[in-house]
Amino acid sequence: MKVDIVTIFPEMCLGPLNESIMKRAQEAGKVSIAAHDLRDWTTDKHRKVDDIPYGGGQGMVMKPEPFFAAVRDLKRDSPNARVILMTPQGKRFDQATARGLSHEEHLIILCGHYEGVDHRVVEALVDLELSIGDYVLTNGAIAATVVVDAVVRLLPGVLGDERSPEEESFADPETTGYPPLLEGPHYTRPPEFEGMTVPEVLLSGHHGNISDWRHEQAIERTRANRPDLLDS
Ligand code: JDQ
Repeated sequence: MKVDIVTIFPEMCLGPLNESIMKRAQEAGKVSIAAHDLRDWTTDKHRKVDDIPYGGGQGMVMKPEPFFAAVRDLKRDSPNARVILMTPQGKRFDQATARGLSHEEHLIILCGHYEGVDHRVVEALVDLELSIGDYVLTNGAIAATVVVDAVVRLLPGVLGDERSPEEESFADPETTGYPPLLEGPHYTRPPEFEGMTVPEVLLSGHHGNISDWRHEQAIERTRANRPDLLDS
């Protein structure tokens, strides 16, 4: 897979994506990730990427021309690349969307800054507007980094083969056939720490009881933290 991120803060993406599993995935040739500076596609001497909004109002709007030039260049060798815009107005990014995107050959992720992006970019260039959640970030670069991490870990061979990428919280019911539950608590040694003990059942070696206990704990934690997941 190839991923191109277009932002005025490419360094915001590069740190996280060049560590750990994302670094290994790139070194193994599973993915090639580039973060580009949108200003490289400006033509004026001030490298201007924003302007005042038509109709008035607070804040600035991203100009269309640099995005059009960037997508034209980045699509040159792959006209079918999927173009995504990170925006608080987007469809909520979830595990099912991550899985869908993991089957794409080439993703181009556009990051807004300021209050928004000229809507002609959305109409003419963008296939999918995405939001990573119902809170407001200062810009789209961090959100794009989240999307890339979630998609790249699903590519074949990126994780070790010990565990399938979705044998955990937020498995997609369309794939798993069961409704998603949060995982219950985990423990490791020592068996007692600062007066707090590990639940007896986990030390018992009784795998049937352990499995039943984990399922009860998963339901309890889901009820406490994500009751919305139990409504369906
Ligand atoms: C941009 C902004 C609108 C502040 C500029 C570009 N899930 C998610 N939260 N926030 C974003 C995505 C996001 C994405 C791109 C962004 C935020 N901002 C800042 C935009 C109103 C206020």
